[in-house]
Amino acid sequence: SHPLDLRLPTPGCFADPERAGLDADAVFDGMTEHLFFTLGKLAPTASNHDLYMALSYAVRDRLMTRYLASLEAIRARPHKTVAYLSAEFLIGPQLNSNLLNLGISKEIAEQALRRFRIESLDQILEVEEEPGLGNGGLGRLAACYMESLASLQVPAIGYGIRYEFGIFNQLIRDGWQVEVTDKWLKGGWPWELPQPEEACFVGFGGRTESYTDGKGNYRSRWIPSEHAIGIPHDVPVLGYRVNTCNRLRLWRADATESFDFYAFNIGDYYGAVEEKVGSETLSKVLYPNDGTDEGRRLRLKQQHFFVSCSLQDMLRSLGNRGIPIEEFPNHWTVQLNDTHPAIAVAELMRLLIDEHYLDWDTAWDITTRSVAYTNHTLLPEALEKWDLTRFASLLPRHLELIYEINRRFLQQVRLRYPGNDAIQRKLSIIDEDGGKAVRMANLATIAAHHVNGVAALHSDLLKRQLMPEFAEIWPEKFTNITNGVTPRRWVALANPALSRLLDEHVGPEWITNMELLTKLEERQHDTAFLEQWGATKLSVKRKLAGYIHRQTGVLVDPSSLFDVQVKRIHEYKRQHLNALQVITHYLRIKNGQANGMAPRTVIFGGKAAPGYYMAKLIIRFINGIAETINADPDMEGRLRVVFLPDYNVKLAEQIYPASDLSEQVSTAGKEASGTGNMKFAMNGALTIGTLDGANVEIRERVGPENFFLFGKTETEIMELQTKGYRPRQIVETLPELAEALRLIGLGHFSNGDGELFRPLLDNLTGFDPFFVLADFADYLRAQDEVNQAWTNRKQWNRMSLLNTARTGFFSSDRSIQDYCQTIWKAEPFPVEITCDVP
Ligand code: OAK
Repeated sequence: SHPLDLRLPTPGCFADPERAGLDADAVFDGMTEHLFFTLGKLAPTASNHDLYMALSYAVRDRLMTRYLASLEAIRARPHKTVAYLSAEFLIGPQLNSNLLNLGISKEIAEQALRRFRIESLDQILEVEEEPGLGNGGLGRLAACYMESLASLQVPAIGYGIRYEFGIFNQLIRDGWQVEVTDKWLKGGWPWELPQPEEACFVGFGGRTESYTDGKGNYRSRWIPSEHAIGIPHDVPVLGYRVNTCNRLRLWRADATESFDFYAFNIGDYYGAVEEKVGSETLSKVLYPNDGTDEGRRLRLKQQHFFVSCSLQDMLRSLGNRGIPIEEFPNHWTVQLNDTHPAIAVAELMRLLIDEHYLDWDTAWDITTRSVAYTNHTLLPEALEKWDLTRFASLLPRHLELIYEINRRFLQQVRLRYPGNDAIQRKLSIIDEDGGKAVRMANLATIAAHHVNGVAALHSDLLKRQLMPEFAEIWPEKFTNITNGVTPRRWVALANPALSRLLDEHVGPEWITNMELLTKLEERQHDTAFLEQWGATKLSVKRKLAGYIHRQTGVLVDPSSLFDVQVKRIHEYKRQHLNALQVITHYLRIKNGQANGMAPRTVIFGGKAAPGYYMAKLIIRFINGIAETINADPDMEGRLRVVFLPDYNVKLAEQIYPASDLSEQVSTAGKEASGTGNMKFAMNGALTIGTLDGANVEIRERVGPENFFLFGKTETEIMELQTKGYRPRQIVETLPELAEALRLIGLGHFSNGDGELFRPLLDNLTGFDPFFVLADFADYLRAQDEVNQAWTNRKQWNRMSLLNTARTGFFSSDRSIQDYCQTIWKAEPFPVEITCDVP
């Protein structure tokens, strides 16, 4: 019905710099130009992917004025900039986010798309590949923070690695997870701007030597045996309806010489390519471990690679602007996202002392006034430790500097705790118990001006359990910044239906001021409004039901209770506790004891680290349960179980808005914060959860009557642990649990194979390291409460509304304001557009 428009493009310019070509004609013109000139395609034969690329380039063009104006503003008028160092940035799809933040509505985009015979924007968004440059919570947090920094107009740069292969794609085959490499770059990725002229050199290996400089000073220098080049690939990060467009600078490793010509000339062709291949593996692949430290040499190399490039980049920018190096802390505030970039402490010292010839005290003063450290886990297996020999062979000069930092620090400790060797051993950067190792958390803590945890409980445990001595030495260093998530992606983009409702009843300002959502409370007794609230949720659940059917073949009833657990698979997150609950539900239906149990759809999603056997078995377990239950005619209309493969940001955007119940069931004291819990609550899901991480604060804010609490507290867990925990005794007192375990052992969920889940059963009844059985009975009790509440739909909708109304605190805008005030001392810096560059 729409005539195909094949106009030959003319290079576009912004007719109206105020609107900067944001109308449908301009978007259409931009797309036409890019199809033709950039992609070499004609409109009639363009695929959806071609159109995605063309629209993305057209949108990217429209970011450029703001991007260049933001860079120019900071160049012309120095202002403190946040440097967020993170080995992971899980940024998700870019097109829709940039459309929203630019102010190009869906209607405008669709007007332009219709001229290419595309009816809906969703068809185009569907083909976008997301860069999976992170594992989970830590990487996604970094992405939310970059978006909020830009939206709050705070100058910031994210520094990380441009992995060629991000987190693997997950397939499910015969119920097992299968990993497939993620080729996010294969179709071309339109959001990055390579800047080869700003490349940096990084050294590795070799040795150090001492020498005497011209002034007779005794100095040390590093002679690396190997080098790599880091090439920045910049991704613009536009704030919501502001001119600030910051950047995410991701380093790609390149060989110093693309060929060793000498080796080539003597006929060693393979040898010549080897070094090139060696350097390029540096940014080849993301380590797929979430919260387990693998301690591999290449990983330390990756860390040093991106940290060194980033610090050189910061120093260079001061140099370019003629700012003295001593001013570093006034221009940069360097945030370490966990210890992955903690080598920055030694590298900054090395750059200042060895390359800029500063003395120790000046260098240490600059470093400690610039660097702050965020801790994201207390799990001992996640605390990074590098084998000393390996560290010495890769970074010999850094080790010397670390020894000196340690020597000076331990001297302080000796003065404070004379004769207390135990404290010295515990606080030393060098672990001397067993194989010698470098403790990155100690290095980061000693150098940082602030150390923060990511939720109130976590920050408290960090001080009291993980680092009590450090906290005693430097009480003012330790602080809490509760995590947050960006409402632009997690409400406005993910949940347009809810957003329209919020726009109508709160006003569109909620999107940058989530506290305004409390205005919804006025509606909590308005029956018509509550019905509309429920109907909105139902409409979103219908969409997810369609997706579930297409992906898994399972038909689910959108009016059933959507009970959802999506996150990395980990024993401490206890997906197996949830799975046991599902079996109990199944048995009650089977035994005719399910009167009053409302129909449920239990949805799981998440990846397991490829080497984490128990996590992979949990995935197999969930799929076994799903297969048995979904095939049983007695379960029809009452219970469905689905495991959605390949959980990622894009899928998450579909799931959170469609959820009724959020499963946050980690063992108390183990989940540092959680951020999925916040996304669920904002979108009106009720939480069933333990007193862990940010659940504690969510419950405080939404009110205990709007939260299904269960389980032992962190203190009770500790007591149980010291007292001696006997999970087998628990089984004896709980017949429903005993029956569930018996059936598993009989192979009821594994086609009669009684051995398949044996390791899981043995784990639970033997050690049960995460107290699954200890919390089981109370969990069932809370699930019954959920069922009761769901039965009174008006009451449920009211609770749901109050969850949305009262979770504004968990906006990452609030977290970023906290970081700016308490840690970074950074302020907004509005950008004026003075240039009318095309
Ligand atoms: C990953 C690797 C090493 C250390 C920590 C992590 C990690 O992802 N931690 C997670 O960080 C999130 C953001 O702060 C928290 O919400 C999660 O609770 C925590 O597990």
